[in-house]
Amino acid sequence: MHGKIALEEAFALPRFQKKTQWWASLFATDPAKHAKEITDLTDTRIKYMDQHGVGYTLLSYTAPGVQDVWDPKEAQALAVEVNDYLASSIKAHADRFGGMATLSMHDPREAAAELRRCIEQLGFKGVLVNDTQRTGADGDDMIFYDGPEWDIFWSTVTELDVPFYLHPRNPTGSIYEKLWAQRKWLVGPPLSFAQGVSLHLLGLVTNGVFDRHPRLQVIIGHLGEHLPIDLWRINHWFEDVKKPLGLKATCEKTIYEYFAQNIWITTSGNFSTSVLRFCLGEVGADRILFSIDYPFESFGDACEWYDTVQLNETDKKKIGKENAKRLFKLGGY
Ligand code: GRE
Repeated sequence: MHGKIALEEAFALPRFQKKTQWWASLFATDPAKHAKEITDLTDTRIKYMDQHGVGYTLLSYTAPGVQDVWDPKEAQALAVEVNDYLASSIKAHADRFGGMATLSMHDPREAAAELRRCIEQLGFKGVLVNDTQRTGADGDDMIFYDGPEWDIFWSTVTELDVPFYLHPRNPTGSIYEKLWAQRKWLVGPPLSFAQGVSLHLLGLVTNGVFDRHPRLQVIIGHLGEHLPIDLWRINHWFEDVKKPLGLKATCEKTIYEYFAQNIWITTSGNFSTSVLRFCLGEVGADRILFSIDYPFESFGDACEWYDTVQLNETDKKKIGKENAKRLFKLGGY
């Protein structure tokens, strides 16, 4: 399929080459190749895109990124540097690339202001945040964005009318020590990423963020971070037990309604035909978006799978490109 749009696609700053290699050595079988690919924003990518029928890519800063920086000033400076670097790197290729804003999530007002700058001045199409923001004197604490103090931020996201991508990051500090240190092979895609994002997303749902901001659009990757398989059970417990106990005060609609009105899932890093089919039934073709997760996954694996997966033509176009065009308002593309 030609003209596919991909939107969970990572880059890193060249000045972090060493850090990038170290990070890649944790999971990439060829860390040097990975580090090279992730620091190349356009040239290698365009070759892969042309080879595999990807017309347009939305680029975002790699995990854990700014969410790993617990000093608020340092985090804000890095976010601004990343956004300016991304804008200047893709400027000459506006027909092939769009930007997702990177934000320091220490302060809701500061995050909202940088998002506004990215959308209104740099022309970015959305925002991607890597789960919770590390905070505290030694970075061992974390900030969730589901409390009322974040309403100012979510109001800005909906006013600017851009989607918010909730991407995973690795567990750190005492959480890492308690849960994952003795189970280190489960960190990342096998388990910890999905646990982190599904907790945070259901926090947004149950703490009333979507009730207070009904137009908010949040995207999660990897075919829904394990949530679609559990929707029936979540719904059953919310509606039959938790709401009578008080959940109704902050969560008026059903989990199915939030998935139909506020939540999107992408195929990033999850190229399973049976899971996609399951998600078509549970989430629906109007809320699924093609993505790769490059360079953590390959163009070949993602695109050869998607190009040959048996779907009706309407759904294939929706998921491959039409939904993303609509959501990100890529009219001219
Ligand atoms: C990511 O998307 O950020 C990621 C990692 C590490 C492994 C896989 C992956 O940071 O998708």
